[in-house]
Amino acid sequence: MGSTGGEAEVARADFPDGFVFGVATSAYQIEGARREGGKGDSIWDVFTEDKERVLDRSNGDVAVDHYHRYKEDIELMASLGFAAYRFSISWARIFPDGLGGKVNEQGVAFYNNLINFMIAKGIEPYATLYHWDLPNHLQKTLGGWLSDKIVDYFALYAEACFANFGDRVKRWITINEPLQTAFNGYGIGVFAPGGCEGETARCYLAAHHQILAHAAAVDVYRRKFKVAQGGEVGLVVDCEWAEPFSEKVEDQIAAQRRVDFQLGWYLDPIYFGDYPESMRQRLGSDLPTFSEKDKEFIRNKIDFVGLNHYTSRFIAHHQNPEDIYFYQVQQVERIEKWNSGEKIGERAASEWLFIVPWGLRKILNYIAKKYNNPTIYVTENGMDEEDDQSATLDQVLNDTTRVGYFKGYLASVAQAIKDGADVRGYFAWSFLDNFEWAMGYTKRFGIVYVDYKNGLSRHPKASALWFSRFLKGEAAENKADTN
Ligand code: GBH
Repeated sequence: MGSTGGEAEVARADFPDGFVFGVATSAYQIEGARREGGKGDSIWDVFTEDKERVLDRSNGDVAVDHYHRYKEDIELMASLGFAAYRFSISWARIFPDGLGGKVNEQGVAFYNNLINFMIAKGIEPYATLYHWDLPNHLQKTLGGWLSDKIVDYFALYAEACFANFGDRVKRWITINEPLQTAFNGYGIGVFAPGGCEGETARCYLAAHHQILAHAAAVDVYRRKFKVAQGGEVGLVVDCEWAEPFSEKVEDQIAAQRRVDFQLGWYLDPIYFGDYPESMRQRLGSDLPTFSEKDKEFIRNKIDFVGLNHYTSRFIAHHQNPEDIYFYQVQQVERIEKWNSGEKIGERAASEWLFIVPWGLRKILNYIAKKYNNPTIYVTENGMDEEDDQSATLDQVLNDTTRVGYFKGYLASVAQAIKDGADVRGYFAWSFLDNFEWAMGYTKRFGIVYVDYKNGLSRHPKASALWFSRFLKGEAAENKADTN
């Protein structure tokens, strides 16, 4: 179980027929065209106007200009052999002020073009409705996710997307990582809308409304579109695997609690009707309550679980850890090393990201067991390298560590399927190097390199070429390692 990736052998044939391989991105991170096509500002447009918010003082005004280069991008994706593309729709392109009055036809046209082009190239669209770019007007006037009114506005927006794109989009994701919006956005504030000192109950309220909004969108789909369109709607949650640091019962329970505070926070209400008991015990009245009507409404409003997974940690019980309030209240200590002192896995560029392939198998099996074997898609998985302006193009394209990461994590997915988890697809994060939120352009998650200094030109990295050979079923395990 201590494998660090890179050694694992994995082949397309290890996955069932019909298993979908794709790549993922999100609107704010790649589109640019901030003021084009009638788009309104999102909270990320406004948040990044404060230069201190982003490490390299950058923003997504232009990003990697996917808005204008989508054809080139989809063509490259298709030529590499990917069968699916998970992208996100910018709410403020559809409803510039978020209020759901009149749709912005130019925004609809952009996504129609994108979707049509994808389908023409044999790529299946997986559309995310919300990947953190709330129309700023809703933040300014309502307080965004802190207001219960957001639930109705989200449902209106979802309905407009189903109505306009649902004849072609059959896999929908309501919200990407509600945990991050709650925790980093409304809690500690390193993400938009930010601006909050310390964490408070706001974080739990923002999460509560996201759960209700997710359910409202699924409800609209089931009532008005399901019969005619025949698609499915899921939620994407993110979770680091929590490996108990020791055999001690308190560490075992602490690790379980850590997963409750990531996954259970969102999936327990949807599958079981309420928040995990471990959260209620520790948060008391900071954690909102669902009325009986809410419980009835949200239960089983999900067709599949999307899992974003990057990394794992050891978890130990700690009465009062030296950490931010969020972890103090959980009474968990997050540990990056084995007992021997050796790291849990090699570190990527991001300081939170350790390469721990076995964690993915464990979390997939955990979801299968806990939630009665739901359909799962791995909707994001990947790693980053540091932007290195002094390296040559050949050097930056030779991302052998990422090739090892994918081999290890894909082997882990194949294992989980053999264990019995119902995993139907896998999406690499990310197709392109892009705007990595508070880290700006300093971190590169792409399998395709974007040359920020030379007209944003695209160059497939070794990992993209490895993937391509893997998808074609070629026995190519070592080729990428030798160049
Ligand atoms: C995903 O979040 C996102 O869905 C995607 O948009 C993103 O590009 C990708 O991960 C890579 O990060 O160091 O203070 O900036 C995964 C969960 C949330 C983990 C933010 C890292 C770091 C916050 N991530 N967190 S900070």
